Amino acid sequence: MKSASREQLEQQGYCIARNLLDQSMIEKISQWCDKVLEKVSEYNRTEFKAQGCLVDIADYPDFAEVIGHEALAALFNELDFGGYVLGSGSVVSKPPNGPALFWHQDWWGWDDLLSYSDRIPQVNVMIYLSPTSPGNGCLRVIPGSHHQKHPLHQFPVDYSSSISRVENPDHPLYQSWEGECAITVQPGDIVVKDTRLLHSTYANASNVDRTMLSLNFNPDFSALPASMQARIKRIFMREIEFDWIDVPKGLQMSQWPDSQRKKIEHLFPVCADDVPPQNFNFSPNLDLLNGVEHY
Ligand SMILES: O=C(O)CCC(=O)C(=O)O
Repeated sequence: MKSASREQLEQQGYCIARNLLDQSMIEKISQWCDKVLEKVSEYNRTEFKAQGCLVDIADYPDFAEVIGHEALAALFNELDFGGYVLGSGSVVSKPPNGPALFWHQDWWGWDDLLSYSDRIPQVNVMIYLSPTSPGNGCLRVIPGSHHQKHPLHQFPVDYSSSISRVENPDHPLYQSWEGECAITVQPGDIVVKDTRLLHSTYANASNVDRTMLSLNFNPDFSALPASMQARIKRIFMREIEFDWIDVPKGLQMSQWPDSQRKKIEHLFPVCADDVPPQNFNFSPNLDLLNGVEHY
């Protein structure tokens, strides 16, 4: 029988596991995030003004402890994720008075019919380090929008610097929309979100940072199409290029020191090296949303 969390993840595109990590773990994650944030460049803060800043954790091996944490494994077991792998992770931190994040979804595999099915190709695990609310920039989602059309889907997907730099804060993608739901959490809670779900955040109107650790996992990796596996592995290896932003090259998680790598190497994506990776396509085909029942 499916757990209630799995049901919610399938139907609404997200679920929240309450009080999963204890305070000492949250304190450790906060210290690791502080190290990340000490070094974040002005370029990053400018280019990712809507997010606050967005930093790849592959340069910070300390995070192995949380990625391989037994509480996450137990949660994934409850969610009935078999054979999941780790794709990437980042620290997202909204400074005081940081603007709203624009509405978007994070899935890039819309060229494949699987993306319109009940299969969950990728989830985003979000670990917030302080209590969140609409007043300090909490997450907001459109429940069900991982499968169902919403007026927000009509906006052309644009991850260019203009939207991330918040050059026009009056743009509809930063505003409240019909059906939105604020996701408020306490430190220790974990949000699991289907990456196809439309989401954004409120502005951080408080006077303190609102920081979150974000981890991407792909359930049933070996059953995904070969080209999707190949793309996930490229992302994991930081072999990605976008024409609108310089993506820094750095450490790969597979190069982490032994003591840390060992905690997570069972989660590394392993697949054929001779398959071309799937094209990045962040725009769902609207005619296919709500359409395909089974893959
Ligand atoms: O900061 C958050 O709460 C959400 C960030 C996010 O969804 C993203 O960067 O895609």
